[in-house]
Amino acid sequence: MSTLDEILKEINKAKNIVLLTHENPDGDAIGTSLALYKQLKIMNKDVELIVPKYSKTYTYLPGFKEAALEKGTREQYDLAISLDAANIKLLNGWSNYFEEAKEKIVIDHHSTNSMFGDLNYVEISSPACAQVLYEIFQYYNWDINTEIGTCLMTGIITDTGGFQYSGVSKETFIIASELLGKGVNVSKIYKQMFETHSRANFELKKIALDRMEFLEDGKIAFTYITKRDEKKVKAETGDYEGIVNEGKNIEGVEVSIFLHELDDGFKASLRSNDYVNVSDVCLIFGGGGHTKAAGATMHGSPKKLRDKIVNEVKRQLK
Ligand SMILES: [Mn+2]
Repeated sequence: MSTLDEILKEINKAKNIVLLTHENPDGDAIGTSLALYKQLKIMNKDVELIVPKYSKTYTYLPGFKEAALEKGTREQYDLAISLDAANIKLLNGWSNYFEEAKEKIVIDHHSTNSMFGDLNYVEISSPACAQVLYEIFQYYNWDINTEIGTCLMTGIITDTGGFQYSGVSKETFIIASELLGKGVNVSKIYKQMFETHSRANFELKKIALDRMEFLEDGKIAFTYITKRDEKKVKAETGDYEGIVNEGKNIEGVEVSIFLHELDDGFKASLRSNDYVNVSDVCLIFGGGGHTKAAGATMHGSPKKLRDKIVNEVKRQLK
């Protein structure tokens, strides 16, 4: 029996199911968990989706606001499925729903996945968890309607930066074309995700750009924002999104480092252009991710953290 067959067996067996995804959920996290939520509803499952905090950017996804719960209604579920999360720590304050479930399943595409489920389906060659989930839908012969297609397309567009990152394969375009055939409105997804920015996001970007430093002969860009900055511009969850790419897109920069203050410590986001493996760098600090996009939670002042991260990045610079 293949892992996918075993997963289907568990889904069929379960009466109630909880779906979970990582903190600071991006379009792939939200798109995949919502797509599976919709499918399980179609199958008449008692299913709950727990996403306590998310960016307004994703509220265009059909039925997302209504589906996303801050808390589960049970303590124990028959089945918990985690999507797009590389490890249990990323399920932050809601990992209890996973840990206490009778059966645990992990569906993901991160090479650093710690295989924390009873059943783990992790396809590290996929540029998005949405591509993994699409293949699962195909395998199970589950129909993809326009709404589910919109969720999957959002995941693919998010994690590939709109089909521009190196993990994109022929398969990605074939799936995108299939989804177009289901009536998915790609231009609307692009507009929502890449063109529409909140005023607070713009103001935060201004602060971060003003603070940006270039180190190691301009090969590293570094900047940060604090809770005070966020308060000043009345930022909401997710308003810091995209800032890390500002440094990455500057000529000569190999690695962009962006720190964003949390209630406790800073979340470091790293992006690289060509050859630095930022996942390796973040692993040293207890985080992880992909070769060219990774993150870690760290403690200390922005300047101290900058020096620590730069020290590790330096080892890989040519
Ligand atoms: Mn992803």
